[in-house]
Amino acid sequence: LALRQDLYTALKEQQFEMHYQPLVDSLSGRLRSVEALVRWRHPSRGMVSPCEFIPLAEQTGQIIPLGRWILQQACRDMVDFSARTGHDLPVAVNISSLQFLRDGFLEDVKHTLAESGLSPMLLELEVTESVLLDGAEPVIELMQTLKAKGIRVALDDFGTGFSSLSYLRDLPTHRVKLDRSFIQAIETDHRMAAIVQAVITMAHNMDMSVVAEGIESLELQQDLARRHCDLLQGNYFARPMSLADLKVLPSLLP
Ligand code: G
Ligand code: G
Ligand code: NA
Ligand code: MN
Repeated sequence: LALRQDLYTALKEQQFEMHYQPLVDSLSGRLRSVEALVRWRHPSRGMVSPCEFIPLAEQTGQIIPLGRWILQQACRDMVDFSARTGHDLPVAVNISSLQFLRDGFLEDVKHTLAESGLSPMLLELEVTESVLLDGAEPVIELMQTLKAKGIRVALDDFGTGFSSLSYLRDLPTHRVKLDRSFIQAIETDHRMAAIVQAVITMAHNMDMSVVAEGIESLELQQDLARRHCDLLQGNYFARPMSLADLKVLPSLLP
């Protein structure tokens, strides 16, 4: 496949860029953090979706250098954001399971923080349940080490995988992100709404916060605010945007 071939040169030729999507407080709508999302500006195909190239990069092993670049860029960008705006903004970086479980990941994170000067408190890692496929023990241990350094881990796409409630009990995560397929269904599916409500309540009882993804309307914002969901993310508030655009987002700034 041509795309697979192109991936090898893409990093070297600086074809990737990072975009940032706001996460806002469910009640006030104020900016609280951002999720870093990678984009590939392909020289002939235009923008290629990460849905296409992240799985490819995982197959070829390119996800390791790419993931390292993503982490570096996100940390540097947030240091830049703080310097320009005077606001410290936490950033959540998606980490592929392959990257998270690979020897040397912790060293990469420590090195990147030191090199960028970003406070560990401003970095959050988003992992999906697939990190648990080969067993929970090493995952729990790594999450505890990260937590001790002030780096938090969120469980992403919660509800889409082989979700088991026991993961919530065992993993030292500080936040769960409810997948947009769950969130967007609650308006028409009362069983889905019951699940979402139960996850929110349970997460709070375990001292975790909850993010609802895929908010596309005021009605959905109000519904989730009523359900005490902490943070909201979605096109209703803001789409993923360049760092330059993020820096001039006066309406959402704290
Ligand atoms: O941004 P978008 O909705 O197109 O992302 C599609 C998919 O690609 C999502 O599942 C998202 O988690 C994943 N993705 C986006 N950015 C990154 C990234 O920087 N690293 C990893 N590992 N996955 C990403
Ligand atoms: O898998 P993950 O949760 O990391 O995917 C995040 C992706 O979801 C982002 O790439 C972003 O483009 C997409 N996204 C964010 N908000 C919305 C939304 O309100 N509606 C839809 N359809 N997609 C969204
Ligand atoms: Na994510
Ligand atoms: Mn997600």
